Amino acid sequence: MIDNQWVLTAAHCIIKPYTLADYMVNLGAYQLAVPSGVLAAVSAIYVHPIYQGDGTSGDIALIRLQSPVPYTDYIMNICLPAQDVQFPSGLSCYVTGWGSIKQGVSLPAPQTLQMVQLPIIDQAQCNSMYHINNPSLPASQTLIQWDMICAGFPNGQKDACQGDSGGPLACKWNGSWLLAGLVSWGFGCAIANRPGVYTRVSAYSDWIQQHVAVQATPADISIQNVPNNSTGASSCLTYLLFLLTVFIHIILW
Ligand code: 4AZ
Repeated sequence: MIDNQWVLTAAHCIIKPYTLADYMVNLGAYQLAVPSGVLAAVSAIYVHPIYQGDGTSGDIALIRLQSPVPYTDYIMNICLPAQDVQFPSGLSCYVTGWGSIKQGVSLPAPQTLQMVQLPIIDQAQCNSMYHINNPSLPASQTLIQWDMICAGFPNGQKDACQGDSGGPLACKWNGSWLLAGLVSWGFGCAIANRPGVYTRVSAYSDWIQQHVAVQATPADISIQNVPNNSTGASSCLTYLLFLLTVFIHIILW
């Protein structure tokens, strides 16, 4: 959730052709088998136009909710990184999801939200890792594109897996949580030299801003027109003076 009315996911989570009425966003859920949180209806979906299927660039989609959802302890936006933010290799981040606990094994009931802490692996390093023990992949072929970032360990062990797609790769940066990536793809799960691959959200900050800003709701706009604090405080003072004057008149009368 990047705003009280907008949610980010992976393009490959949106199966075309789709009907908006087929989608609901469950916000603040914890255990999928125990209905909780808020179910929000969807008013628009924007799949990035460059996305062309598994492993391609642009695996990102924006979902607009029909109405804004109030923030709670469990429903909260995450900050978007600016276009120029480079998450350094080794930075420790967190992936969350209800996906498989290993390849081919889905999360058992009551399907409690899982989390794993993983270090960032930059594009070039991740691309080299995918070439290790991969004779069918020409050395010159780039698998990890400009808009992808990886996370994981050289020997595998911990990873996102099928069903985690579209979920957040979140990193704490100067005290704020930033959305570094969206779970996108990978060769299997937790395999050595095959780290999880994420859509690099910073690469899409302009695209996201364009959609979210253009469609600010009248409520958002009117909030900007509310008098600022000093005006508010002075009108309050005027009102108190008025009350005092009335009070004095009553006493004198
Ligand atoms: C998937 O199929 C998927 N190991 C998601 C993440 C990873 C692999 C596959 C990363 O949704």
